[in-house]
Amino acid sequence: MKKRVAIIGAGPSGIAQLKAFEAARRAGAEIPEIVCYEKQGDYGGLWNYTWRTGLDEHGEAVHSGMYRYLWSNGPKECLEFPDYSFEAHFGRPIPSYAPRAVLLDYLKGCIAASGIAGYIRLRHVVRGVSYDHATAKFTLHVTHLAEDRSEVEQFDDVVVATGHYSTPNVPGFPGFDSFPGRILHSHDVRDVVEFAGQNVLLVGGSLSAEDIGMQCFKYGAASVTFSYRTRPMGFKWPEGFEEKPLLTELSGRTAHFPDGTTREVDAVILCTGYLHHFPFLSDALRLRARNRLYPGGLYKGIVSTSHPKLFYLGMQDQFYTFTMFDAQAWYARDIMLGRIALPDRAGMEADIAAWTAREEALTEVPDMIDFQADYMGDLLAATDYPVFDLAATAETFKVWAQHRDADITTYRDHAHASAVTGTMAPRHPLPWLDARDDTLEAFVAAQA
Ligand code: FAD
Ligand code: NA7
Repeated sequence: MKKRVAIIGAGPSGIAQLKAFEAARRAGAEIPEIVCYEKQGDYGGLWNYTWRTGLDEHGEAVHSGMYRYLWSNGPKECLEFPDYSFEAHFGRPIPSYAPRAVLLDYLKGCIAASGIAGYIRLRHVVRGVSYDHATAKFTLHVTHLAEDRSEVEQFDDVVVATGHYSTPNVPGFPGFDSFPGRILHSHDVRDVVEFAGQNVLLVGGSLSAEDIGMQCFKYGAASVTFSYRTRPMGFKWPEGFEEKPLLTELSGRTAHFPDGTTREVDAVILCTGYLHHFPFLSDALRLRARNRLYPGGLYKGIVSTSHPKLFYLGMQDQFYTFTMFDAQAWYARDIMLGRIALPDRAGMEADIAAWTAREEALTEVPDMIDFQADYMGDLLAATDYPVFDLAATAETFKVWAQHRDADITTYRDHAHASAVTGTMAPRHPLPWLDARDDTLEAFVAAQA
């Protein structure tokens, strides 16, 4: 019987896995039977905006925490597919930073060009995955949400591509119970317009805190106080912004900090990150990880060392996104096709140990960028993924980091050159701070 592969999730990572197999099929290879299960009603993962929070219309956890007016926080040149350029998709060069809807449109264009939609079963949630050593098969329990019907299917290999920025990490603080304002996690932010004129406390010191802080600035919050656990972000913030060490308690509307200072706040947004959460995996199969550049337990950041027929994509902290998922997917595909041989478990562990030792020594952002580029280069060298100038994208990321350090309110106004086409991006006619319409139509019209 033909080998069967299940892919769980049709976000950028699941799409990457489908593209990898389809590229091999088009090149004449015999590929396994593939089924991709996606619980949402559309492809694109987090890039699908929803107004919903909490549970969706089927009672499933809402996956996406992207909000209205979100623009990409990295240059599009650093996630551009080498065989599907932005210029080809839009018919002309577009600016380096774009609203969410533009990125989703690009992703969907790539799906259409790759001819992979037929593999995807939308509104199918995977509820359980177990492995039987006797048969060497995985059993998947799946619910077809639209038809309210369950299915049980068996597979030889499983690819987990469910992302890890969907299940919020929600700490509590003394005084939350009696705080008279709104308390929410960044996953439930849908826009920050409701906070106009308010004093907002953002707990957390990473990308969500920074971007939601910038949204607050753009959409008229009176002040933003960031509260960090380990270290301040240290950007040159606009007037009315400040960073404080970790909140000790709230008494009424008064936030108390370890340095003895207090601030009156109207709302609290917990930008405290996410949990790697796989409720559908049995204990023996489940990855235990946190948000880091090289999670343990995965050979090449992909293959479960305890179950080498189980693959995880996109489980890393991410500078690179779309192209990193592609690199992982091509590598995973080639293992599944028998083109790449796995070392024994000790060999896998030794490889992981070497990468994690290097990761643990990293302190500066440019070195972290190089680390992730090297990781991708290691994967790409082993496959037939279309060649592109990876080093050029790493340099673009470093310039991006410099722009952010220079002025966090204007870094999106810069333009970068495509490593795929060589074209320098045009600048958006409006500075990001003044560009308030985040629709695809408005973005495209602004370039005319
Ligand atoms: P996801 O996009 O999370 O997709 C996973 C898919 O799996 C989803 O479609 C989900 O419905 C499905 N799924 C989950 N569980 C099941 C199940 N049990 N059964 C079936 N299907 C399931 N990256 C950038 O490059 N630029 C940005 O500007 C950027 N901004 C971001 C902003 C926010 C607020 C967040 C949270 C992330 C952002 N990212 C950004 C990073 C983002 O992680 C990646 O761009 C990308 O979406 C990750 O792709 P993925 O496929 O691994 O995961
Ligand atoms: P990250 O990058 O994982 O960062 C989470 C932040 O939350 C980080 O600063 C943590 O501090 C902080 N954190 C976590 N737990 C706590 C507690 N208990 N108290 C205080 N602070 C805490 O997640 P983000 O949401 O910022 O970014 C994830 C993605 O979403 C990314 O792709 C963005 O583009 C959007 P630490 O440094 O660990 O002390």
